[in-house]
Formats: sequence, structure tokens, C-alpha cells
Amino acid sequence: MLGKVALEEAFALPRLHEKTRWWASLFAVKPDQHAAEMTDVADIRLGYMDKHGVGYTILSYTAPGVQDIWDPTEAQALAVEINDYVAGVIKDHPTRFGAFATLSMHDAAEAAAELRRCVTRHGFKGALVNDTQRAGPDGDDMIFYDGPEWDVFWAAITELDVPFYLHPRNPTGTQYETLWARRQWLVGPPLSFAHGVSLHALGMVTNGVFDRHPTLQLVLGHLGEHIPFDMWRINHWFEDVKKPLGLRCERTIREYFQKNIWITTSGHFSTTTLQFCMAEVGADRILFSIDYPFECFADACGWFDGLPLNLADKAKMGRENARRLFKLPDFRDCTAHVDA
Ligand code: GRE
Repeated sequence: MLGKVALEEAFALPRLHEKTRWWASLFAVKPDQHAAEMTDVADIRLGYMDKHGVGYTILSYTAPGVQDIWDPTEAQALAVEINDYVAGVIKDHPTRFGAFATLSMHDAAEAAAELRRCVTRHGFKGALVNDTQRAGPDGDDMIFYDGPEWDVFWAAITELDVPFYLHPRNPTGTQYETLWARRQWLVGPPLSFAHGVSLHALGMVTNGVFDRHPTLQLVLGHLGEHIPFDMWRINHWFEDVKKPLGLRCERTIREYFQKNIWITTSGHFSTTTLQFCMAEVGADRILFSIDYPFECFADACGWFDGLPLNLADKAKMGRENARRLFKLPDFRDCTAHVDA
């Protein structure tokens, strides 16, 4: 399919190449290639996009990024540097690239102000945040965004009418030592990423964030970080047990998925799982994505293009849902036939 939109696509600042190379050594079989692809924005990436029918990419800063920085001043300075850098990149390629704001999440009002700057001045398409913000004197505290002190941020994002992508980061500090150190191969995509993000997202649901901000749009990658698989069981326990015991969210988990939550195919190229998600969540709430450079264009696009689906669902997931959700400008092949 030509003119696909991809939106969990990472980059890193060229000046942090050494750090990127080190991170790649933990996750990539070919760390040099990975670091080169991560640091490049236009050249290598545009080549892949053209070859594999991706018309438009929304760029985001790689994990753990600013969420790894527990000094609030340093975190804010890095966020601003990253946003100004990527703003320059997307200006050169307005029909191929957009960007998500990178935010320091130490302070809700500061995060809201930086988001506003990015959306109004640079035309960014929303924000992507890497799960909890490390904080405290040694970085061992974790700031979640599901309490009322974050309402000022959620009010700003809904007023700006842009989505929030909750992306994973690696477990750190005491949490890492307690849960993961002796199970280190489960850190990342096999388990810890979905654990972290699903806890955070379901915390937002059960703490009433979507009830207080009913138009808030939350995007989850990796086909929903395991939540769709548990939909029936979560619904059963919320409605039949937890609400009688005092859980106060207004709607059912299925209704939040219909009105507030989107899932993407990033890093999860399984036809059976996608078909399951289409049955459980619906093609109207699913968005194509790759997770480049942690995954490759050929795997993601070859899989998606070959899916045995009706063209209407393919068009929605490959392009049309994203065009509407992010109010995208015209981009390469944005009106191409889905079966072209
Ligand atoms: C990511 O998306 O940030 C990521 C990692 C490490 C492995 C896989 C992955 O940081 O998708």
C-alpha cells in the first residue's frame, strides 16, 4: 500500500551518538547500523520510506530520552533542544515528516507550556512520552501522570486537540533491582515495556483522567501493550467487582477504547494478533506503525501490505485513521489506491 503513515518512529540527537550506540548494544544485533539509522533523519529514512510505501512519518525522540533525566532543569533543557532540532528537520520536509513533542514530565504546567510551544509554533502533531518520569535525588522516584495534579497538562493537550502517545521505557532503580535484575532478558519488548505502559494507561482509566478530560486521545503502541488480550477480564472485574467495591470511573474499559484510546501495530507484525485486535478494538482505532529503527521497514511494510484484509480496513489502519486523528497535511501518495 502506498502512502502509509507511520508514527512510532524514533530518532536521536547526533551529539548523543555514543549514548545511542551504547543503548543499541543492549537491544540491537547490529548496533552500528542501528545507531546510524537512529541518528539519521532524512537520508536513510527517506530511502526506506520511498522503497516501502510510507508517505508520512511522525518522528519521536527515542526512549528513555528525557524521562531518564531526574534533574528537572536538565530534563527541560534537553526537551527544548530536541524539539527545536526536530522542528528544523520537519520544516525541510513538510510533506514527509511531522513530529511529536518531547517533554520533561517533572512539572505539569511546564510540560503543558512546552507542548503548547511545539504545537503552536512548530506544528507538532502531539506528544510522545516514555512512560514514567524518573525523579528524586537519585532518580529512583517515578512520576505517573494519572493523578489530579496532571489535570493542567491534560487540559492543555485536549485544548490543543492533539493526541498523547504513551511509549515504554526501561525499568530503573529499585524497580529494576526488585523485579527485573534476575530476569534481565525480559526487559524491553518481551515483557517489561508492556507491563509499564499498561499499568500507566489503566491507571489513567481507573483514576478518572478520561472522565475529567473526555476528549483526550491516548495512543498505545505494540497492539495495545497486552490490554486488548485482557479486555473481557478487565471489563468483567471492573464492572462486576471493582465498581461495586468503589471504583469510580464512569464508563467501561471498552467504551474508553472506543472514545479515547488508539493502538498501533508498532513492533508487532502478527496477522492473528491484528485480527484479534480488529475484533476486540475495531479497525477504526488501529493505526499502522513500524517502530523503526528497532524494527525494520521491510518486516513491517511487507507484512501490512500482504495482509488478507478488505481494502476499507486496510485504508483506515494504513493511512486514513492517522490522517484524521493527526489532521495531517497532504503527503506523498496520500490519495493513492490502497491496492496500488
Ligand atoms: C523502543 O521503542 O524504544 C525500543 C527500545 C528497545 C527495544 C525495542 C524498542 O528502546 O522498540
